[in-house]
Amino acid sequence: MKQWAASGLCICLILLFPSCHPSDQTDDSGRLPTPNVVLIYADDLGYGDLACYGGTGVATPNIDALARQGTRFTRAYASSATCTPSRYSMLTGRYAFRTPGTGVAPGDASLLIDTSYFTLADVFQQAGYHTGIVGKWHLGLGGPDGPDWNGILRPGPLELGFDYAFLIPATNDRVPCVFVEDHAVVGLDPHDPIRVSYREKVGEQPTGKAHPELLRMHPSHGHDQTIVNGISRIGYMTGGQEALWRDEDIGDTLVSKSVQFIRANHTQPFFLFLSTVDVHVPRTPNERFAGTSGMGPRGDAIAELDWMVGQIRSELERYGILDQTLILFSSDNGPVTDDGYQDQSDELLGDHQPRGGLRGGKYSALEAGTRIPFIASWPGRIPADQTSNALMSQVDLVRSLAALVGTTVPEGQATDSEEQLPALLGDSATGRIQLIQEAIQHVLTYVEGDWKYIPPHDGPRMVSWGVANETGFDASPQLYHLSNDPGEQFNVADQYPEQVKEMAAKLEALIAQSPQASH
Ligand code: NG6
Ligand code: CA
Repeated sequence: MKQWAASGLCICLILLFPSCHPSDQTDDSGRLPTPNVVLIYADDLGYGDLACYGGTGVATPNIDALARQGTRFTRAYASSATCTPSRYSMLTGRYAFRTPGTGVAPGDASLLIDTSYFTLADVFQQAGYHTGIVGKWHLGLGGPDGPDWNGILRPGPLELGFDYAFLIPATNDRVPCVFVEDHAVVGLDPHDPIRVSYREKVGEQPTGKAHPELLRMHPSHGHDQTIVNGISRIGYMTGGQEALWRDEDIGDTLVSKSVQFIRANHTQPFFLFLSTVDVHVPRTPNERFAGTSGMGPRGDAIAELDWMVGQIRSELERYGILDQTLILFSSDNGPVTDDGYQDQSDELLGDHQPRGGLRGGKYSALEAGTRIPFIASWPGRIPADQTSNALMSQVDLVRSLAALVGTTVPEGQATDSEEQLPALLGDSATGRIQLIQEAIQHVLTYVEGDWKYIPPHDGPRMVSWGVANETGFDASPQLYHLSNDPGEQFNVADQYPEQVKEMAAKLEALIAQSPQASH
């Protein structure tokens, strides 16, 4: 147990007020004053991908219903334009850029989050909630030697405040293609141990590079190493044949594990972090969704994602706890069409605009890299059908949700997180004043109110490995006025040199404010 968890003060309070836990009390209507929290976190879903954000290509009735029952944020940000750093920041309340080694993690990374850190899961565990994560992790597993796929996979989420974990360890395009439940690979035959390498080929499994004729989904860049289920991946693996997932079943499996978690915990407060694989490559939604969007696998994966949200909502309804549950829906970074497989995601787009009129996308310093859909729904508490322009960052979930459930964040923890509960619950139209966004190559940009500053950077203008997203890198400083120019078309740095200077200095000062840089 962590030191702060056993503080003397806490024990005294429990002795004095044995039933004072906020989640034990009901108000006049019998409703719990603190709700369950379900955080549904999509992968690579763009600002413009949902119908409720103007998307035209795929019907998203279930997510639209969440927005109608709650607040839809137009200026909410993931802290990074890729997965690992966004998740790191959201779970720890610390910007990932302060901790070296938090870029896109290989599938055999060690656990990236220091187990002494106070996490989003700790927020709920401390408040007496049951906490579970179901889905994509991508934050490493195991100690300094990396994950022991054939043994006990520790430390991981269970050492960071989650009571239950059912994981895609990294991404669906990275080996090993197996689920992990709590501390072990699911369904592993001990006589067929798993070996994984990100340096050299291991075992006899064919690779996409040597055997393209075996592929049912062909790479467009990278993704030509071990073939699993007819799709070549990043990384090499051998063994664990009985434990391999079937890609088309991942969405169903994550729903069924989430439903089991809700069923097991519906009589007590719970926190469920459902982290989907949709709509990341390789896009392999269940056959039920194949062809339904007319936009190819990426569109069909959005349809599956929407179905997943509907299933979770129905389950909460079934137990009569929908109005005792805060559902948050968001994405870890912005959109990308071709992200390494030839899946016709560009060719079949039609009028649909994943970026929703913003510029850039996944990996980018421009707005579409990090500005993401963000919906908060809690029927009866959060006003229905509301749009909020409050500036929000996912890094604030730790302190905002701690305030919601009455947990005190220990001294020195979650140091970049701000308490923005009034904005999150739709009570206030104002959120943060400023925030930092991280693009690839750890390029940091600064947003304050309507202004966005991108420091000069020599990197390439397009993502260098063939992704059709602009990086937003330029050798000159860039300044955009986001309400006049949300599409970042007009760099006004030359007109406002003082503003550029001031924002550059503020960004530097925030970067220097780094109590955890030594980690
Ligand atoms: C990139 C992969 C991309 C995706 C990304 C991580 C190649 C060529 N591209 O390196 O397909 O896996 O990493 O995505 O390998 S994220 O959403 O998990 O950050
Ligand atoms: Ca992602």
